Amino acid sequence: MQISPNPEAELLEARILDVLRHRVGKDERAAKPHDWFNAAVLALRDDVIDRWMESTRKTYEADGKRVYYLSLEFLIGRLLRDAMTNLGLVREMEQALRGHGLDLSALEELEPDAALGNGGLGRLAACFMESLASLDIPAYGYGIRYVNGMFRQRVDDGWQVELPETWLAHGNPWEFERRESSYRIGYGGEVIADGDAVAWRPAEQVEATAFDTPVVGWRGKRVNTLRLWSASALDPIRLDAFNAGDHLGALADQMRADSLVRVLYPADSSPAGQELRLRQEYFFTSASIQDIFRRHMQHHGDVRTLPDKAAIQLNDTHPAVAVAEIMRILIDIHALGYDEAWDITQRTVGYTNHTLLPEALESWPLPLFERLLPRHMQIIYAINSRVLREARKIGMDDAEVSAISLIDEGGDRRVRMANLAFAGAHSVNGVAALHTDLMKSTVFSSLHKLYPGKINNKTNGVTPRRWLQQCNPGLTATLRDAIGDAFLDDAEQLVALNAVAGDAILGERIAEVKRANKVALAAHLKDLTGIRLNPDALFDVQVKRIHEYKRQLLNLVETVALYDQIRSHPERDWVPRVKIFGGKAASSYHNAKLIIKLANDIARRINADPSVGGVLKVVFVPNYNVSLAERIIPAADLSEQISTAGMEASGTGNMKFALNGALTIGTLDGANIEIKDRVGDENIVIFGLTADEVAAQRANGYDPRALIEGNRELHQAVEAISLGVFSPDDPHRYTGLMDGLYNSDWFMLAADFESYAAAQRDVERRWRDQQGWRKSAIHNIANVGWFSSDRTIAEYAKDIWKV
Ligand code: 26Q
Repeated sequence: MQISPNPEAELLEARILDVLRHRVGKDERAAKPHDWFNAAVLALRDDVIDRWMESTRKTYEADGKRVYYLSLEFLIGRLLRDAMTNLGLVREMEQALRGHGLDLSALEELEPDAALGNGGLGRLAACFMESLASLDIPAYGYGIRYVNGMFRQRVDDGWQVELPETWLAHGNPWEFERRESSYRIGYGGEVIADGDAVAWRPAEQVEATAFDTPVVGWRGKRVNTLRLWSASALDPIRLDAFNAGDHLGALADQMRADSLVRVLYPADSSPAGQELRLRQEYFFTSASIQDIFRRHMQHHGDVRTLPDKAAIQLNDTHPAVAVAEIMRILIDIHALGYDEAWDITQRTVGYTNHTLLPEALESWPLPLFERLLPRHMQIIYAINSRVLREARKIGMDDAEVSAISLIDEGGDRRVRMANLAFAGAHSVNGVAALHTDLMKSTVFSSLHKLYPGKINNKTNGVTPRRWLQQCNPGLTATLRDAIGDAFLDDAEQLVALNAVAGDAILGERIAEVKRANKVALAAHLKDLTGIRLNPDALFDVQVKRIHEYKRQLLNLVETVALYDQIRSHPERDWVPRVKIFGGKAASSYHNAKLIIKLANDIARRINADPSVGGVLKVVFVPNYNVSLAERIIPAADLSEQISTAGMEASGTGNMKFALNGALTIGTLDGANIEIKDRVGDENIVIFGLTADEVAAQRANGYDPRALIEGNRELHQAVEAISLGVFSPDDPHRYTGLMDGLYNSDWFMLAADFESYAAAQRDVERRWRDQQGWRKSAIHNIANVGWFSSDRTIAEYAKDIWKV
């Protein structure tokens, strides 16, 4: 085929060849795929850098407010396709490489995922960074440059094994070290009164150094900065000690510094409560706040104008020590009085809550906090005494006052980071409507009474560039043919599809794209797992972190019940189904790891059973990550969003699946409720207790044993698992897990089983009507444009940041 000449592609090709020779140091014949990958990135990066500098210049000139997004996690994934798409250079890159026998998508596979996050919260931060740039808002993301991000999951004989992931092994062409942006971070030591003033003399110090990554917005409009901190010792090697023969001692400081940025804590709840975690939190928070103050003083020269020029958003409580750090800098360094410092702090800071699970609310043992951050501890006491005074003033009783306290006085005393963040912020937001309501009525009810108006909702969103355009080019092209290009710049324009949802031709085209995505996924999963999948089966997908509240176990138990039914009635006209599971378990989370093993045990048994042959297959996809999500989500027919109502703050996978034309089977939890409101009751399959009903059942004494024994299908499935039908090599492997269902079932699997099973039968009924299914899929795509992170960020900008 003759390729029409494209001057941009030719220019890009010339640049790639030049970079390959002069910066990678290889000629065309010697170059390996990795060399080409590096050359492609560096050539593209030149474009990015020009726009980056232009954006920086614009920001200085405009002299407006900047947004600072502080997050211990950024779950970015790959950046090459992101940059190419947003610069509009995908075709050009393909063409530039093709002439040298190179396939762009093969080269893209060489880029490791930047997996500096656990799950939803980290991925949200990455979507937000992209939307901030796309909306042309001057913003900085601040976090840690972990050397080992999220672990790689290997599945060994069905068990999860964690391996370190070394994403920096081949260097990182996207980052720039900024040696000149370095700050000292102190720990421990003592607080010295010096007349009226107070000075903190830390016992230890480490140096934080910035590494900047450019974040390209849609159509290259703006390039913002993601600034990640690395740590080093002030004195990398103590030569006196080394020369005296103490070779290890001479390097001890550097090793201590390295350990700060070595690993991401691989738990997405139940905080480890370890000293290193608190050290990490203070390390990146202090470096970021110092950087913000330095920039502010350099441009504006007066700390009093900070709230007009900076909006600092805390992504959960992980950076909540920022409240005390800002106060310390204002009081100890800029000599402000307490009241003025508090006013500046509150007007600058916003706090986003992502969970109500009590075990996931961060608190630190007071002695640990005091030892590591003695000055911050004093400041927190000072804040607390004023906050509690205000509470008493409006007549709160002891119970309410103790709920508000920044110090948990029960048993061992602890610092409550959520209360600190709440008090220190002018805005406290939840991430979906239900979650925000529950914040007001449960965990934060007393703080809400003391500070009415602080709590507000900002329903999460996802970037449609990565989660539609990049991951599903086939669907994107079909949609452009159907409704034009407006949705590329404004995802809410997808509503135009509603008018053509009944168009059979469009339905067929979209179904063809879906099928092609399923064929591609099946091929990939064949390589990964050896399992063969039928692309005409219903692809039923639950991919997300493994957590009991997300109820992968409900899905597995129902899978076993279905398997039973198929074996008992092989003559029936079953809908062929592929059950796809994927997700990582926190390394210390015993039950979550056992659920992974169960999924694999069930898969092995079912997949090997000729009597269900073509009708049911089960796959556990190892090492679920952003790049796998980009393959799996476009290939899904059914999206499982089945958490116990009231427990999933929002969910964001739910939005990605619907945007790619999957139907949701879900509970009335998190953002599922808002998805239902938008796509319409006929286009989603809802089941189970509501959050109110869950609370009521718990209050009235919940009896799971009676429920299990009262439902034959459920009982048989639970007994089969419990008695070792799926684990003949270790028949009691799941007895304890099933006993947990009989005896407590905190996540109310038994209460929801019947309506879940009925909902699955309803899914099958709908699937048999392919016309109707396609129409529903189109209504899903059409109506979830609102869940674009552009909309979310626009709301933050208007309501919280005032930019
Ligand atoms: C805290 C202290 C020590 C170690 C780990 C942690 C920790 C780390 C990560 C606690 C929580 C997290 C992550 C939470 C998270 O991902 N929450 C999810 O946030 C999404 C974005 O708002 C929501 O959509 C999900 O519902 C919510 O579960």
